[in-house]
Amino acid sequence: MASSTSPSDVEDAYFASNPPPRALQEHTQLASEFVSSHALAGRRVVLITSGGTTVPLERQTVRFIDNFSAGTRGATSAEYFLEAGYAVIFLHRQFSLLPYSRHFSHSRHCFLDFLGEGPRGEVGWREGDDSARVRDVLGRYRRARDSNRLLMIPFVTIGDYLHELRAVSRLMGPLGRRGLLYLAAAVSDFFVPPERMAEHKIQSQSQSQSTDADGDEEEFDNFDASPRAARSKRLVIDLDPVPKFLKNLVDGWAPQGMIVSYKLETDPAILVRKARYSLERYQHHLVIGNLLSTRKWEVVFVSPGREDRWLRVPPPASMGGGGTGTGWGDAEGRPLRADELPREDPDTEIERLIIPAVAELHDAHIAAGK
Ligand code: PAZ
Repeated sequence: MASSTSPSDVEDAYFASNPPPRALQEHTQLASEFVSSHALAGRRVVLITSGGTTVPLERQTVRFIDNFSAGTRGATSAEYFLEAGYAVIFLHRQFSLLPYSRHFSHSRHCFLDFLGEGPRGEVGWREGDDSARVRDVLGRYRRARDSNRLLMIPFVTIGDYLHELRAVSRLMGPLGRRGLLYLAAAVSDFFVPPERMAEHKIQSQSQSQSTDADGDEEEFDNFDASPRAARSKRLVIDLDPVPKFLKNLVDGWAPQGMIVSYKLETDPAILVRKARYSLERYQHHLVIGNLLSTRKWEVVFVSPGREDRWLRVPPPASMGGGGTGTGWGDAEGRPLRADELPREDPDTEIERLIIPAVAELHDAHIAAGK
């Protein structure tokens, strides 16, 4: 794409050539009703994006590229936004963590542990040490559900995500400045464009192997000077950059709402610089920087005209008091087993600090429009 191409040309070209998800219309309808009812009630609505996007390698997808995100940030943030009175549209990767049910995921607190058998073999709730905590989660879940303040919309691929994000953020208009976009998903930077995507499962052995003059399979190619395997046996994946749509979102899709993006890095030396660069490039309202290794206990708020602000909670003792470079791992960086995971403690969830701080900036954003 030539560098003189405008953001709206790039947008038109991308959305015309990458097909929408099948459920887009249904999701748009649900989101439209949700936004209208909360706009009428004068409530604030936050659109949260959560979890990772996949990059399919085939149209009939057997293989895809994925990333690490479990959706913890998004699901935890959703609960705190609901506590703060927001209505939440939770645009999340299918099967990633969800608000409330995240407390009972596959890796901790299996729901079967909360069930017991009565004298006549009937199955029911088993009172135990965790009862108070479970009741608390259940109560908060019911309050959100009964007040119709939580709408869940799933995506899988990068294409699904971008179509859904554009459609839902365009609906936030009636909220004016009371709309908030909180972009915590880990979005792929590279993808296979439709014109280069194989229809069927990519075969592990090429059907038309190249042969040299003697009819032997070639042992080298000009792509790599010292290949360990013949070119015909290798899979070389050629990816295009995913267009950056944050500027389109800021200027066109949701121009009145407050827009918060996350910036993930692994190198502490560049985190703040990259966050500030993103803010200047896209002209939105807040970038929250975090490092892969320490994201559960420290983040930095970078916003226009304000000092950088670090928010921190104590790291779990099982982390040896510091980051390991792999997320949840022991002090040597080995991943923890499920039964070694630190116990969940709401007092040490960093979202408990992040959401009130975002809501305060949102207050200022709303007040500035009056
Ligand atoms: O899903 P999770 O809790 O494991 O990770 C959260 C996160 C690191 C994906 C999020 O905080 C974030 O930084 N999102 C933006 C990623 C990016 O820069 O593309």
